[in-house]
Amino acid sequence: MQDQYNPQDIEQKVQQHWDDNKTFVVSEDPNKEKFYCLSMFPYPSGRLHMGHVRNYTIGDVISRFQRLQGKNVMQPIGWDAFGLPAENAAVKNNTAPAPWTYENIEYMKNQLKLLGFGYDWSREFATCTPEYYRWEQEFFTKLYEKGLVYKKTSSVNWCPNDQTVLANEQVEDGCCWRCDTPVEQKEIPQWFIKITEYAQELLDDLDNLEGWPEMVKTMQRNWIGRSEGVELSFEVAGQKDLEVYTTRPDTLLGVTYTGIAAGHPLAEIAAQNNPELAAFIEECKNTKVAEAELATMEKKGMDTGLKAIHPLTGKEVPIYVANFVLMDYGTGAVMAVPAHDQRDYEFATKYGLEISPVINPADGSELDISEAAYTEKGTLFNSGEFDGLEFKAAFDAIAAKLESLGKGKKTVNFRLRDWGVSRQRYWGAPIPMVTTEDGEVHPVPAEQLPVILPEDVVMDGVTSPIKADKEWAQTTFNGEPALRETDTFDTFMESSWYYARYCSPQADDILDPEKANYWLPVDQYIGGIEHACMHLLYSRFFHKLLRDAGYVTSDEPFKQLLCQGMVLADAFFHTNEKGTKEWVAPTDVKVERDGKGRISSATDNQGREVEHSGMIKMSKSKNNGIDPQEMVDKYGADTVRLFMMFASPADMTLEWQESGVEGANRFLKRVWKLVKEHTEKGEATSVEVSKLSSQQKSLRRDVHKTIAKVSDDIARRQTFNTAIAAIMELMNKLAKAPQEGGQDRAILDEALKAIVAMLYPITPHICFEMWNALGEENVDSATWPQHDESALVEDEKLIVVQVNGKLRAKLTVAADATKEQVEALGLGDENVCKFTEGKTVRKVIYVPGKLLNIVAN
Ligand code: ANZ
Repeated sequence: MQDQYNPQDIEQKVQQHWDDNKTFVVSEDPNKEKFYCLSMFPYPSGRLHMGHVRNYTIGDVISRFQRLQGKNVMQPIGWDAFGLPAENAAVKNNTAPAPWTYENIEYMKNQLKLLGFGYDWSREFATCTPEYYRWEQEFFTKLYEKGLVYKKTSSVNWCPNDQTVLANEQVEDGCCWRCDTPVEQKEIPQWFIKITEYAQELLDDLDNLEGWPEMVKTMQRNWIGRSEGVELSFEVAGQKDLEVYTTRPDTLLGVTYTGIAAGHPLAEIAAQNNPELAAFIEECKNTKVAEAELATMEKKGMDTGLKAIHPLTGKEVPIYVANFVLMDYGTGAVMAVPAHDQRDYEFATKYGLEISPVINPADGSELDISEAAYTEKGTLFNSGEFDGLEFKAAFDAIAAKLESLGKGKKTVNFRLRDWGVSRQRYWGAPIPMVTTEDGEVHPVPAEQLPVILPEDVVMDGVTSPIKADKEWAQTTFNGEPALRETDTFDTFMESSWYYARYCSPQADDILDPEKANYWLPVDQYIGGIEHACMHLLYSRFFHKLLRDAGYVTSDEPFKQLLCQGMVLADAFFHTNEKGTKEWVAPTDVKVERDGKGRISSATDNQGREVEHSGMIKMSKSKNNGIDPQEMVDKYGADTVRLFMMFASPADMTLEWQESGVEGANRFLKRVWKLVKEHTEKGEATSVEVSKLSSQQKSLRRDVHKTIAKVSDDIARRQTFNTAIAAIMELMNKLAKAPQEGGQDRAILDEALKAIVAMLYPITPHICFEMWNALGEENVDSATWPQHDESALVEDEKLIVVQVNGKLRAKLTVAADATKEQVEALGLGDENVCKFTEGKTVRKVIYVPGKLLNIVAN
């Protein structure tokens, strides 16, 4: 063991050992309990950022901990390698997306290795390789054959100047990011997967996910958005009935008009000889509305001139085209109840439409709709035979009435839409479909898969190379000429099933069911909260699809989910002459702090005063990212890992403080020093409990208490920071304890071995070295220390003695001392006597094992 702790030497050596010995390469072992630990795989952007490091450190700590629990642990990694950034970078750097991506992968892979993550590299893959996406293509064709895939025209962002489709992130303030032309909506045919067929199951199964954060489940429930309502029809003279969907049938008698989406068939009919209406419809179609904006956007509409007949009263109400009615929700039409729906209220107020209240507040207070709609549930009035009914009863009665008239029925609606998987980009997996000359669409037969994406391309920055190259699309189907689909898959497709592919990455099929069923479900998944909806919902959906295709037997892919918090750092800015903020990297800033440690002034390396805008999320735009690589070079991977796990609970934000990193480094040096001093004195004997003094017993009790606490903190509570704090506390006690006597050394030896094993998941390199120094075999296959229950038993207790509420003495008594014995000791104590002298003891209260309170006057 070297005198000084020198992370650079140790880390490289240990990493080489892991590589050479394939320590983390695993296979199915039916005799061992398996543990599949997965961190969300990275997009190969070029360099690891601190968010990655935090995510992957947590995953590695859990994996190594489970290893020491004796489990067969699989921890794979790979690359989420398709996506738009590669196209942009390729254009900028005059290269193609493929070489850019593969280079980044090589670089980042090396960075991951330098951090010492124990991955099974034999399972690594990049999703942009045909070996991977081939199976995705095949699965898609299987879904098509099952009727779970269909083609439908749907709108995309279209730049009329560049003549190209734009991804949502390429639309800035409604304009093209490249040429600033206002973006239009264009209808084009696209592929969809029927996730809505699984909506109910995706919702119900959330209840079984006990290991998921409540927040994520809530977000998914809202995203799926199940609502119960009634679908009912209004007759329209000379036209098909107008179907509407409502969740408030209790308000039916308050309907004063109906609203239809701009894309509704009735709108088109009405616009045929009404150019003004036609123009309005065009305008609506060109503004894309996110559902979240519906409530706040300016309500606009136009009368179609058509009338709808109220299904119960027979009264005529106008039909308006309204911009807040969505075409693809419910039926694309609403019955408007301005008295009880805020959007309808604003619309009616604007266009002078009738507002007719039908719901009174349930608490008997007076209805007030002078300023806004009354949207709560309540008691019906102005509703004929339904007057006096409450919401639920009214819902059922009105639904039953409509049903008996053949004019409506109860239905369930989901906010969740089918998943549109077509992207008009190049850098994605080609959608394996072809169209023959008769216009028929066919899936590419399995034996002709993969449909390979050419990698050697020139990017012009506008059109996808496989769309620009007319020859690429030409193919045959059953000997007949056919054209390939030139759209590619949404990259969420690849990340929806990678976790399953890791179980058998070389399988000559989508999955090897035997292997998949050994490893799945993932026992612990770790990743950012930003994936709470889309990625996690799509993966859950894919898992059910895989199950229904016979590949897996489980219902859900991820048993436990941990969402790590963001990494924050100080951010500083300088305001330039134009008044805009220039963000200065924290590494280029010198700060002065006040007595409380707060930043009082800051100057950058040009001597300019800069302002501190607090601790905010590390990001390029705020120039406050700390490069993990630099930190590893400076302090070593173990220090960075320790700081990350210690600075805050895994699911909370983490504030990057270099002083904290230094502290973590000092702690490791202290452990190193103690181990070194201890081992240099030669071998220690083993603990003999009968020979221990009470002080030694007490120290040993602390050792075993710490083992019990750390085990519980890591395994059950997943509070790694408190586990580390407990180890640090124990270290302090050990450093102060006598280290010369035989049993002193025996206890220290026991303690250090426990500490090294418990720190191993967090700081594996230094522990690897110290474990050997302590005369042990190989820490990678060590067993997690077990606490000795008998060591926890206290044979003595510390009792605090108070006289009239003030602390006067501390007594050490036998743990089984009786009340009488403690009282006698307390009253006889020299210092206590000083305060009771000349007084009468009125009362003695004993809190067993803790406190003796004497009242005397
Ligand atoms: C009448 C009514 C009266 C409504 C009232 C609400 C309150 P959720 O709960 O999200 O399912 N709606 C229906 N289809 C729509 C569409 N295509 N675009 C915009 N809005 C639509 O929402 C269902 C409610 O949203 C429905 O209930 C309907 O308005 C509206 F006091 O009908 B309601």
